[in-house]
Amino acid sequence: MEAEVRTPPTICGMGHRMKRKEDARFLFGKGRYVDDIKLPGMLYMDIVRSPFAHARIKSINAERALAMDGVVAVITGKDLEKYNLHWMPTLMGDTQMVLPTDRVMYQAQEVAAVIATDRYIAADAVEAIEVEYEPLEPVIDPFRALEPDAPVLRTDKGKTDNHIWHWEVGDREATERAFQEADVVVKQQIYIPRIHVASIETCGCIADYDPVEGKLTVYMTTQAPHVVRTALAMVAGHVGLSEEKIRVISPDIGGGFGGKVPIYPGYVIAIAASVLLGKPVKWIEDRSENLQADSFARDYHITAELAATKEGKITALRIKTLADHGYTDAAANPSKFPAGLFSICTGSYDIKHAFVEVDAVYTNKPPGGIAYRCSFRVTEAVHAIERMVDVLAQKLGMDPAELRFKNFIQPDQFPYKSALGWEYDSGNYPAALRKAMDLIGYEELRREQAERRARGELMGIGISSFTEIVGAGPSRHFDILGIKMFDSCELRIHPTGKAIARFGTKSQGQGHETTYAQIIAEELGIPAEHVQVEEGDTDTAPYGLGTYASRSTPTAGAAAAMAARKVREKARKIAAYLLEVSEEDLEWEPGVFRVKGAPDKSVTIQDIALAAYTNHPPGMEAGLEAVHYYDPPNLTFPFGSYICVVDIDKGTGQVKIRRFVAVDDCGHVINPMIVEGQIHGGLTMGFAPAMMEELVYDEEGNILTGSFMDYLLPTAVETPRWETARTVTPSPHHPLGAKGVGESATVGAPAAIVNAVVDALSPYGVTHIDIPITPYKVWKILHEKGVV
Ligand code: MCN
Ligand code: CUN
Repeated sequence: MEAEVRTPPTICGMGHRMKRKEDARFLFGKGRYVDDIKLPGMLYMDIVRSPFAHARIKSINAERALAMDGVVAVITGKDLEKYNLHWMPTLMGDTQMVLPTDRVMYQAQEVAAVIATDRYIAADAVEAIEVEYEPLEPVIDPFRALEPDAPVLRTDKGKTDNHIWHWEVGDREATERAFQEADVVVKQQIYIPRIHVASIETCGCIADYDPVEGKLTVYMTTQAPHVVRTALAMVAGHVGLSEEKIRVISPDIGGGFGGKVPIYPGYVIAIAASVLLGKPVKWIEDRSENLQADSFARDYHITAELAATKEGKITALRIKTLADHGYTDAAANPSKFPAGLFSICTGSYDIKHAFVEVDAVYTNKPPGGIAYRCSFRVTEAVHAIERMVDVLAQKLGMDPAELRFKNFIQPDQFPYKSALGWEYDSGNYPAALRKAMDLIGYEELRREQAERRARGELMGIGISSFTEIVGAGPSRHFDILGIKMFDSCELRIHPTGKAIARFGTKSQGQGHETTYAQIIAEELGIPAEHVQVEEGDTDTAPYGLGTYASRSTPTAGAAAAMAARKVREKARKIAAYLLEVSEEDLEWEPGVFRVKGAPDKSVTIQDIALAAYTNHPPGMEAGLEAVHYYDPPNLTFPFGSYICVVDIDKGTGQVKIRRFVAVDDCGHVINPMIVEGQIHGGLTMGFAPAMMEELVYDEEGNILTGSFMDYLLPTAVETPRWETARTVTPSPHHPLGAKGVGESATVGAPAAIVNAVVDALSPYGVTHIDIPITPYKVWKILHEKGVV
């Protein structure tokens, strides 16, 4: 059978086809995950976890476990304390226990680890370990955490209360004045619940310490392998693990979504165990451990206010937020931004005055503050502003689309400096909303809604016109643990004209293997299938900060283009030598240099590659390769307009999403199929927290949603059909005009859904509903408001 040949990819990617099964490699990597790796002599680790949210550990008795056949070791906090490895820093510079020596701070926290020759023996041994606890009063409610008589959780840090930090931005006085002078003011409490990314693949690693070479290799599920290597060297340098002796390999990853950015205790314990035992040690979380103990997203208690004129011109925004971070601030934000990029909350609107403050507190919950497919608190920000615009529209009796058009930043205002300090690179918000309205038939739907309302039926239309902020980032503002947030590409052309490109980012399913190859192919005119893309091995890849915050295209994607352009410049010199003309006499068309005016005199990039190793100009270095570390001049600001139509069943409170139109703009698109996939996945992950997902704790700190029986994920059955479209407004500063897109849909979707549901219920005086919008919640409202 003849293999389908892919047509030469173009930068817009229309040439990309995937017909052969082997081509799946380009999209999904090599199909090798941490759990597929088996090393000779490998030991298995399992973890004892605390049943209490707050307790003192009185004793740990491992005698029975150690007597079991196949049990090699039991590791406790006291063991790690001997090496000063019982605490580790979080990415936000807080501290987190690897294993406790004194107190446990949340239910399901690691208490001890068992190492055994077999996974099942390790699990049995966990059951055989006896831990005696003295329960302490837990602090679960973040508002309670701030009361003067609340137990102080982080006495280890010398703290006398549970307040972690206060962060504010904007002009408090000017905003206050604008509120005083406003015709209309609206105010709303909005809770954005704690949720969990729940990737299909849980976290895990194999730590493999080679005592002969003194080298540690860790295969692990991380979105940021280089950062992990540096952090490990910082934490464990004193026990001989210096950075050149550490190799972190991130194989294929079954979903990251932000949850695989932090360094979890399990990784560190497995590493310590391997170093102590001189054998590979494997640890894979099970589903409940993943759901109950990994870092969480969101948990923001927001109070938002908008001030406006009676004609509907928004004059000011004020937001006050309480952030529940659990027992340690383990967010993965750039260090200058403790509340992430929450200050994008002025959104797509030209708002003159704004003031935002966030206070973070400790509670007896797992570490919180990481992202859920959201570039650092942007979903929280978008939810707040997009909800508030609808609250204002309702108050003014105005159509929410009309209110948005009235307040949008206009296309000629870009680059636009927001009241909270961002410089938006480019955008065309009215065009995106107009397109979404045309696609869904907005005016017709409003007419239908009026008719249905007259019949007492519940139909709602909701809009979200969001602005994202991705691509961290310009290194003058963005760093993690002090490391600047550039990213990298190392590109090498082999003598036969094939290429290998390595990156500091790490795909978890985003298809970098395809899109990076396309970028290089487009810049150099070599077929994309001749470009091998590699990421995730710190011994071979150039240093980079990893993949999260939709930063790969804005940073490493740009680095790919820049490295390829450097190669092309050298290729031009070689071409001039081969053709015996000057460089200025050459014309480039993808893959070929031609002599101007003599188009039959030409050399291909493949000829040039061979010459670079066999016949290069005298005085020039041999080889054809380049490295580029790209430090973006600004972030990119993708955006979109989503419209959702819902029908609500009065009897059950069930909300049915009838239609959902998503118009996205991520600037220049490298591969439309991948972008489409990203948006579909992203929309589903916006739908999920809007309708289903929430981590719930009781007053004792017991997690009530610790399995998929009660933490509800949408499957294909629940997920609506997505209708997508796009506008293209290139980024003026990115070498390809591209903006990130991986998270846009997750960030923008929830507000459209809530706005639709509230719209349906607005005739009955409903102005807001917190997510998730479960049938029970709606049913209760229907009864309270006397709708049924
Ligand atoms: N792309 C493109 N044209 C653009 C922008 C992007 O063709 N203008 C392509 C890129 O080349 C890349 C993909 O779309 O192949 C996503 O690119 P980008 O928006 O730069 O995002 P990242 O690659 O940095 O991916 C991170 C982003 C984040 S932060 C989360 S969370 C998320 C997401 O991607 N996690 C995912 N999408 C995911 N998709 C999968 N399958 N699995 C995850 O864990
Ligand atoms: Cu924002 S979750 Mo993604 O950054 O890995």
